[in-house]
Amino acid sequence: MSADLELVDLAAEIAREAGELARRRRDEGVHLAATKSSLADIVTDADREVEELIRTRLREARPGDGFLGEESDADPGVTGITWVVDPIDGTVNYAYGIPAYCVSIAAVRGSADPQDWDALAAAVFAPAVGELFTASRGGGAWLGERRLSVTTETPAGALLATGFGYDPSTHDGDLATVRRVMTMARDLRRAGSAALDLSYVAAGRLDGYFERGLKPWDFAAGALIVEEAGGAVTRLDVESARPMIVAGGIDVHARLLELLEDS
Ligand code: LIP
Repeated sequence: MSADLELVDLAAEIAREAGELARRRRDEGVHLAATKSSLADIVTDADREVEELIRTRLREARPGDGFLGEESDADPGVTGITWVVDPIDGTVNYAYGIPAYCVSIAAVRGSADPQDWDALAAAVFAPAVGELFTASRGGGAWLGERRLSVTTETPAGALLATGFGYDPSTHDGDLATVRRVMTMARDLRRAGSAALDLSYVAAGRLDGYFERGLKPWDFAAGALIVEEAGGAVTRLDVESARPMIVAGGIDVHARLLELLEDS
């Protein structure tokens, strides 16, 4: 078995276990642990517990690998492989009981800098609906056993998704961006989880996705899943405080770039 397939199998196994823990904790009742960049930027006890489980399982299976997670300290590791983890992506949905949340786990070669890394394997597991999205470099993108492909035609306009940051002062600018891209859209979705939005682009459930201000762990896995489903993913304004991620089938991705560059 190739090394990348071993990585994706490990990511999938851990994502399932971690996702089931998150689902159990949601059913038991969610407790707010802290707020981060703003009152809206929350972390729950489950976020921290799930990330610790993932980190422990990875350490058991691959001691020496690096780790970058949303809720704990980064570790560069010594093997050249770094795991980029969002224990619960869609945290606000999770806290409100909206079943649109997932565990996102990616293995990258190189540092935990999206400009430098080479993504090798990805797993996004949505426990509330029992859907596991996976991809390995060169091995395609999958929903369970079904191979995924992005959409290629949007005769009625593109079904797009986006998201907004936790800082209210950024909302006006982000809404202006939405207004700009609606010229190519049939409609817009805002589901609240970047990893699921990207996985849905790969599955053809969305034609494209764009969002400013994501963290590496929000998109590390989903971006590889889109690319392995025949799509394209670009980060704009990478030196800014809020880089823009753009994803879609080749045509939608290109049209989004035309509208979003200099936005
Ligand atoms: C979330 C992203 C979402 C974005 C939210 C937040 P979290 O990640 O998945 O796309 O709009 O602002 O960043 O905080 O749930 O891990």
